[in-house]
Amino acid sequence: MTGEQSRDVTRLPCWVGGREVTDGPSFDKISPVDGSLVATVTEAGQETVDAAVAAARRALDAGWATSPVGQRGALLRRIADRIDERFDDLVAAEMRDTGKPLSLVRELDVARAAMNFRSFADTIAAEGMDSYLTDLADGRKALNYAVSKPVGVVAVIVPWNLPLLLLTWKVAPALACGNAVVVKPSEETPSSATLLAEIMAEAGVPDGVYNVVHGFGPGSAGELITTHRGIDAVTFTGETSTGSAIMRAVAPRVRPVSFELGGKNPAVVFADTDLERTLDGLARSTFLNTGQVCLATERIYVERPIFDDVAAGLAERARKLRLGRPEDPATTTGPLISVGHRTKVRSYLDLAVAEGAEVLTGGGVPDLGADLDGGAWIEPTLWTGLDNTHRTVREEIFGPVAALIPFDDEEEAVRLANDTDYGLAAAVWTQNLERGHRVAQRMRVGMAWVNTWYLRDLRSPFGGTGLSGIGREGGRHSLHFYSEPTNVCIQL
Ligand code: NAD
Ligand code: 6OD
Repeated sequence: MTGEQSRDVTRLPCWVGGREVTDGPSFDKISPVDGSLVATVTEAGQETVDAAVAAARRALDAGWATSPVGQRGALLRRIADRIDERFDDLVAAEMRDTGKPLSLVRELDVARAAMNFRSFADTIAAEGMDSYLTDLADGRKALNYAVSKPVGVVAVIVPWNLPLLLLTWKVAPALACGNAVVVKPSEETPSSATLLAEIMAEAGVPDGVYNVVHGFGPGSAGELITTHRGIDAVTFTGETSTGSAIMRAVAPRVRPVSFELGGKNPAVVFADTDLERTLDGLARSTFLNTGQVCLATERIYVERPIFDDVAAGLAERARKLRLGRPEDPATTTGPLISVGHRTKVRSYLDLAVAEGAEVLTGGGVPDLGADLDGGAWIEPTLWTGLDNTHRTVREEIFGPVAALIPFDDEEEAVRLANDTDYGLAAAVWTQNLERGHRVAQRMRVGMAWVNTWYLRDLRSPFGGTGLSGIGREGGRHSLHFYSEPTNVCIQL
């Protein structure tokens, strides 16, 4: 895991056809820790986006699209090995952009990047071919078999909260299936996607298979790729409203989309639960990554007899979190991604109080000393006194915040948890496993956890229902999105 920084990390180019592109305007990436300049980033205009899409098409036509599956699997493993070798560089890149604590970046973000490539190398190797023998009543017989082909040039648009994890979660299966990608990282987190371009080249990925265009959404690189005629599919993770804009952008060309969108995720805590384990789990699901996880719990429904114990225990855990510089080993909690995002989260802190919330803990901006004044810091916050009619309980906030709400029986818990337009994830806490299964199955979500949260098997379907997304990714579910079958029928 030795680092070997080969490039000036404060100037980030786009990456097209295996080469750096620095032409055109640039924008500044600002640190959420203290407001300092992290990097100057080249913004892709129409010319760079055209070049990236053309480079991807050339790579497909030059043989990548029809390369043997075994060869692609081996390449994915080499990418994973190279990620391990450049682990420290990737950790530094992710920390610079996000201000996340060192331990979190090491254990979650960068560790998962290598796992994503290895997991899809395994999945593609295990994928069999569909074939059917047709035997009709009129005596005709036929053999049907379906040949899987890559979709083509895939636009990969990702957010800032788990930048490298979410990028590689899509790039790995796209490449496994023989696609070429044009990646648009968030303007808030341009570093790791750029470093991954170097890693791809070092691992032997053909030029043009992985391209990076930096920029913003509307009127910038994001809109330019979603409206581009050369893009064959769009896979997107981000806000629901952005998903809706992208859907409109691709509608004229009827391209497939895979959307992993926002959430307003419930936890349901029954009185028979193991209290200490549950409190640790709730603290993690509410505050991990400063609450900036799409799966994060923002609504906690608690059976009335243990409501006060859960509220007191969780508030105590929130107060023990240590906000600070990412490299300090004592730090558990980083800043929000930007001062702009903090403005949004603060507006909900004010709204909650206006809606009648009692603030159990937090509720404001912490004083961490003059050198962190320019950062996007916020206090972990818990409320009681709200219910499902309040905007604070209905809208995704995407910060270290949650409302605790009591319930009296299982039916009410299910009704309250499902009373949302979102449908991403839920967690059920109970020692009665029969009830755990029953309630988890009744959750109107893509993913329900029982007595845990964000425990992942990368083969399982990941995604949401309602406003939380379209489609599922993970294991063979990803292969379905990133490939297209041609069925061949031969009369025997
Ligand atoms: P965002 O939607 O603002 O931005 C995501 C990406 O889309 C960025 O790269 C951005 O530049 C780009 N973009 C913005 N407008 C665009 C447009 N009109 N056309 C094309 N691209 C455009 O989201 P964010 O603020 O970066 O991330 C936070 C959101 O992401 C939260 O809502 C969170 O729940 C969601 N999220 C969901 C999942 C999931 O798996 N369901 C995972 C992580 C984050
Ligand atoms: O773990 C994953 O594969 C994944 N897509 C996580 C998304 C987390 C949302 O912030």
